[in-house]
Amino acid sequence: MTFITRGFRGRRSDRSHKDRIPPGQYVTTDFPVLTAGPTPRFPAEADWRFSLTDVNGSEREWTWAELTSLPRDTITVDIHCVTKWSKLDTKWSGVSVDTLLADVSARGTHAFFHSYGSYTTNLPLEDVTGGKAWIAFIYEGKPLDPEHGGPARLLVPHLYFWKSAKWVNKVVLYDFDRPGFWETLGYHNYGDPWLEQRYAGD
Ligand SMILES: Nc1nc2c(c(=O)[nH]1)N[C@H]1C(S)=C(S)[C@@H](COP(=O)(O)O)O[C@H]1N2
Ligand SMILES: [Mo]
Repeated sequence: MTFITRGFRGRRSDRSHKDRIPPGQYVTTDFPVLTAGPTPRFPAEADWRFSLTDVNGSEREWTWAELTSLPRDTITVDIHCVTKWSKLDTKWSGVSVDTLLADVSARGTHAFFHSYGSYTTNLPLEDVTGGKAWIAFIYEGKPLDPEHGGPARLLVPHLYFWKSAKWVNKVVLYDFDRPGFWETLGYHNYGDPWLEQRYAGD
């Protein structure tokens, strides 16, 4: 697992930066914006929704008020973009995907996330459960900026950052896999930065 909370492993400065940077990546202190196309329209908080459909097709939905009143985690993680920038010690708050799945039993094997706009991405269920993924809405103590996916984005820091869908609004659980937006366009289906899984076939 590549995310670390200070409480578990002590001060981050105890580890050298070098063993935190996956092969082929460089560290940046900027926060580049990478969006395929313009920032999409997304509804105001009153109309914002996040929905979950289980493998039986049964759907549940959270309003903004409901999502933001769930128990939240604050995590400090390194993020890695396939365009080769990595950013260390980014601090986020949000609701763990585990929390959203707490009373879902028909889980299947894969999660397919949709965003406002038309972006999608696919992940094995085990990569978004067990404390590995969040619906994040606070970045460095402030509401997440729209260009970085606010009001809320998926955060899956252990995989290349294209898996962290911005403006996320829906997850559908399946008992099979299917490629999302970048995965259809030749990017790797899984995207482990430590294995440099950038493109299909890597
Ligand atoms: N909805 C949506 N989510 C997206 C993208 C996108 O184009 N649309 N780009 C992905 C890619 S390729 C990356 S590297 C990160 C970039 O996030 P950032 O713009 O906050 O740096 O968002 C990911 N999530
Ligand atoms: Mo990316």
